[in-house]
Amino acid sequence: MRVSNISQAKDLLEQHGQRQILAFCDELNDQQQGQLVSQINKLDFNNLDKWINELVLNTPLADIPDDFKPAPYYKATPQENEQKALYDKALKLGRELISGGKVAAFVVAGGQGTRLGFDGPKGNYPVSPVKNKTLFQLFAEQIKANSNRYGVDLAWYIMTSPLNDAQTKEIFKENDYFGLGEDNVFIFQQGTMPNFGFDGKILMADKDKIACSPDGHGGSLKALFDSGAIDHMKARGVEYASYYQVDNPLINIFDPLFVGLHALAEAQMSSKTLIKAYPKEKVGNFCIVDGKMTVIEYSDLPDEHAERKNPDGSLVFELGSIAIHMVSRSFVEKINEKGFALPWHRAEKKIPYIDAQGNKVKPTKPNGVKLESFVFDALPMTTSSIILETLRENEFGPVKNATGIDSAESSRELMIACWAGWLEDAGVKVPRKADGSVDAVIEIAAGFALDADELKSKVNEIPEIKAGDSVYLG
Ligand code: UD2
Repeated sequence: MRVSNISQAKDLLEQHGQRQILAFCDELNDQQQGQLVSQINKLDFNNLDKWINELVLNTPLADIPDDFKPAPYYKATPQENEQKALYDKALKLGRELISGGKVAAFVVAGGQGTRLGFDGPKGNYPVSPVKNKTLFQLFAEQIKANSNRYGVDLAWYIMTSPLNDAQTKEIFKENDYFGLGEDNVFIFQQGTMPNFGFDGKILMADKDKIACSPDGHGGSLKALFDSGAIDHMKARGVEYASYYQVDNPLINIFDPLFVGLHALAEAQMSSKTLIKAYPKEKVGNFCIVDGKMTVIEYSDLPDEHAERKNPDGSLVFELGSIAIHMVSRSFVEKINEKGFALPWHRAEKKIPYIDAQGNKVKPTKPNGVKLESFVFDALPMTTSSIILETLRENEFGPVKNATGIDSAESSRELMIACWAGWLEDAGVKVPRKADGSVDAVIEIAAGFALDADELKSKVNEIPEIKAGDSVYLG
C-alpha cells in the first residue's frame, strides 16, 4: 500500500507500531515531509511485522538440517585421464565464451568496510605492494589485459550502495574509467533495509531520515535485475557474470576453466572453493542439504561437524566458500521474473540514531539489528551448480581489517608470494629469507602478465632480483 502524505502515513505506521518514524514530522518542511513519505513507501509492510517478530525481537537458531553432507567438487588440477579430457574441453569452451564477450566481471562493492576503518568506497583503497594501486585499478587492469588477450571489450558491472554510489561514480569519472571506456562499465546500486532497535522499532538517522543500510550482497541478484544491468548484459550478449568481492585483489576474474566447467554443466550459479586451513576458518562451508547445494556459514556449523575428520586426516567439511561465483544471466532473469526471496540474516550492530528528544547518538555498543541477505543462499535454488577448487596462494588475499589477519599488509604479502611463485615457475631466482618468505617487494601488473604461463613468455624482460629489491614489472 502506498501513502501519498503524512496523514496517510500516520495511519499506516500506527497499524504496524512504527509511529515513532513521524515523531518530528511537524518540524519538517514540505520537501522534507515528502522525502520521508517516499522512504516510508519503500518499506515492505507486507513482511515487516513478520521480520521484526522472527528476526529482531527473537534470535532465530541456525537451522542445521539432520541430513547434510560435504559437496562434491572439481580439484584444481584434473585427477585422471577422463577428467583431464573434461578440463581440456572446458578450457576450450571457456576461452571461446570469453572471446565472444559472453562473460562479464561483476564486483560487489556496496559494503561499508567498517572493519578497515577506511573513509570512502573500499575499491579506492590503495593496496598493491610497489605502486600502491587501488583495488579498483587492479581489477580494471586485469579486465583490460583480458580484453587484450581475448580481443574483445569485456564489460564490468559494479554494485554499489547508497553509502558509496556517488563517490564510486566520481572515482571512475576522475580516473577516466581506468582506461576501460565508459561504455564497458555499468555501476548500479543495491537495495537497502531499515535498521531496528532491539524493541523492534525502526530507528531514525535524522528527523527526516529512516536509518537504513545495504541489504547484503544477496541483494545483488535483485539489483542486477531492477537496475537494468541484466538488460544491459542481454543487449551486449553477456551470458555469465563472474562474481567476486571488492576486497580480494588476487581474484582471477576471467578463468576459462571455471567458465567452461560451469557452462558444460549448464549450471545456474557455481562457486570456487579452497580447502580450509583449519576447522572454524571464517569462510562458508559447501554442503549438500536435501540434495541441494548449500553454504553453511562458519558461525552456523556446529563444532562437532567442523572438527570431523576423514580417515586420512582431512576435514570432512573442508570446502571453504570464498565468495567467488559464476552466475548465469538466465538464472537471474528466471528467479526475478518468478519472484524470489533470500532469507535474512540478523546482525547486532552499533547503529547511529536520533533519540526521543531528537539528539543524534553514536552508540559505543550494539543497540540494534541489521538484516542482510547472502548471495550464496541462492545456491539451493539452482538445479545445477559446480564447485571448482582454487589454490589459496593464487586467488585469495582479502583486505578486510586494518591490521593482522586479512589486512592490507597480509594481502600485500600474499600478492608478493603469488607473483614470486610465478617468477620461480618461469625459472627466475627469487631471494627468500630463512623462513621461506620472499625477501623483496614484487609487483606484476596484469598488463605485463595475467598468469604464470604468460610470465614465462616474458622471462627475457625480467631483471635480476636481489634481496631487499623493489621490483615492478609493468
Ligand atoms: C564473506 C563471506 C565468507 C567468505 C568471505 C571471503 C558472508 C556472510 N561471508 O565474509 O563466507 O566467503 O567473505 O572473503 O558473506 N557487500 C555488498 N553489499 C552489502 C554487504 C556486502 O556489496 O550489503 C560486499 C562487500 O562490499 C564485500 C563483500 O560483499 O565486497 C563481503 O562482505 P563482508 O565483508 O560483509 O563479508 P565477510 O568478510 O563477512
